[in-house]
Amino acid sequence: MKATARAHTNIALIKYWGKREEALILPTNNSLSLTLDGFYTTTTVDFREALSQDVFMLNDEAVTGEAYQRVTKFLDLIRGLSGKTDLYANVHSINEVPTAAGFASSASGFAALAAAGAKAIGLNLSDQELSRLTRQGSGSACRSIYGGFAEWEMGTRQDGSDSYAVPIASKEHWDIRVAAVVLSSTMKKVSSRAGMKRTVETSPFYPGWIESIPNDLNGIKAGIQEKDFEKVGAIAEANCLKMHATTLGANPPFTYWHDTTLRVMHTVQEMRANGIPAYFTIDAGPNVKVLYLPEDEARVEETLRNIAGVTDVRLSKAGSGITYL
Ligand code: 2P0
Repeated sequence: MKATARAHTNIALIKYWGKREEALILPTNNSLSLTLDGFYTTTTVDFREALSQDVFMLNDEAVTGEAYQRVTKFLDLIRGLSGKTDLYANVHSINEVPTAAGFASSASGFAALAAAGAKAIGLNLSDQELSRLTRQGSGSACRSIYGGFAEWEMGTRQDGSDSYAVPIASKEHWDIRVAAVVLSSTMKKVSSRAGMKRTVETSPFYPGWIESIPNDLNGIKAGIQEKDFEKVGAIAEANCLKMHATTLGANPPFTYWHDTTLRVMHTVQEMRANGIPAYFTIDAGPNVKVLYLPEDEARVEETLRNIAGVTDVRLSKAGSGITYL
């Protein structure tokens, strides 16, 4: 009862930022992302009758505490679905998601865990069922079931049965690139879970954020189909700025931005003024991701590397969905 799966992380172009239900992880809006090939997690799940509890090894080290609890709680869901509630697992994950690059490893982590766990215990899930299961580990992870562009449909039901991601366009549809800009200093972090909760509960800007989503989604989906890079980039950048604006209105107010974050944002806008189409997006942290086209790769990379406070630039193409090894 053993299986190995690989999942890649994803970058949201239309952000998930808030839950309407916390236990099931049901969001307040649809979100849309691009799965990236450069950053991934490979996980082996081995259910064994001889075990009396789950074991979770991450990069060859035993994990305990909160991270371990999140994994066993998620395995409980898999056990529940299969009816095999008395089986424990050895979970062995290797993360190729450098924390320094500012990607949450929870997206690739939970997607790989869900896929390997479900297969190992003998569940035969469709992509939709797998995405719905994965969502309950970490919201953004439900989009990593698919390669290329995926949309997480928020759903309306209270049991979460209609909240899962669907594929929008494959990675072969369009070769757009993402540079992850690594900054030398990081600020004290409000976790994305705590940050979105505080924002939903206290920010007067939150209703405006929610109202603006349908238009952004329609526009970006049209832009992806038409391969209109300026349209997709401009909507993604504006959507990111709106998400971050909600945090400034929260009580107490906070921001994920650092001085170098702003310097990178300005440099990207300057590149555009100089004729290089490049756009930024930022998640719940200070690092910046830059969208660009393959023909501009050398110039974009050089420009980003020369910004004071930038220590590394990691380039990525669109990635694939779940693969079983
Ligand atoms: C996203 N983020 O759409 C957004 C943009 C951060 C900013 O999804 O509580 O780790 O596990 O559902 O998925 C980060 O939140 O949160 C996130 P949980 P998750 O990618």
